Amino acid sequence: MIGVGVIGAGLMGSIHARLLAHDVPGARLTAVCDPDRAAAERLDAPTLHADGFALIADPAVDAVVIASPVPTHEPFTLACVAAGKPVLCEKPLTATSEAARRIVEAERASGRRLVTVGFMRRHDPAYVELKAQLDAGTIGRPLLVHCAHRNPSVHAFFDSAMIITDSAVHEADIVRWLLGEEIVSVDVRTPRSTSRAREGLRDPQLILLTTASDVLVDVEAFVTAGYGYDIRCEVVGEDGTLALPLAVATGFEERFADAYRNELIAWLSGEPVGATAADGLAAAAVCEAGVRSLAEGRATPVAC
Ligand code: ISE
Repeated sequence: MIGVGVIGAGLMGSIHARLLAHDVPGARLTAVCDPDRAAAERLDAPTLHADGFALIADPAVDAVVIASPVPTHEPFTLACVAAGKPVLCEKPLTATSEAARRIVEAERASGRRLVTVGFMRRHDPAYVELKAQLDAGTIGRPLLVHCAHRNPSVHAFFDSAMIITDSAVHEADIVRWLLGEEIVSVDVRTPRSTSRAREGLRDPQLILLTTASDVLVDVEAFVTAGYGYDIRCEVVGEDGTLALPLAVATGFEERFADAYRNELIAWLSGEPVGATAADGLAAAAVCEAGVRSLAEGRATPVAC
């Protein structure tokens, strides 16, 4: 049995903790921590720690899931690398590419693959099937990708930049994974905002990504779409198109339930699967360019 500790007992930490306790063969939820003790207690782990560093040092914790706020990701991930413990860190890996680079370098110096980033879409059966078809050459050379990322609503603290760094960061990763190449430029355009968006929130956004080989990707990121959780992806190739099946869910917990479970199973399998620290760095660099484009109103190269 692999003992897993979960840092953070919010929505994502609770999803991971419940899956580890009941749905991931070979795993055991051994410890949890959260500043909100009542939230941590609800996850029913044998040990509650006062903080993430104590959890990482716990000998009953063989591997760590980080699902705490983004500013804590770097110190906790670095502590896991220093302790030689495999870590699954929720997305985004870090808020800046500089911080992600420090993690890449620390992991490289450790000589082991220890860091996986929680880009769970790579484990979603529909995306896996789409990639298999693409790799088999079913539609020939890809030319365009159309994506939509719609959430019914978001918390009041969600700002315009977070539509890129917290939501469209998934497309930054999945497009790189699907096409097997880097994104080199980002151009964010905004129409008038929906009346559902709180004052000042630029929602929706149209995010245009250009890849190294000149595939053009449009991402509609719309976080107060109201009607449901709707994730779309269509790849247009020279000989046809491939798309995810249309499916409107209530939220990401429902839409990606299989992906979250498959992600944990794959992570604990010991196989080198899932998004790496370098993938986390690449996504951070794309988001940085996106946030700059949003502020400056022009296409921005990705510096990586
Ligand atoms: C959230 O944090 C997620 O990761 C969801 O997958 C995404 O759809 C949502 O926009 C994010 O806020």
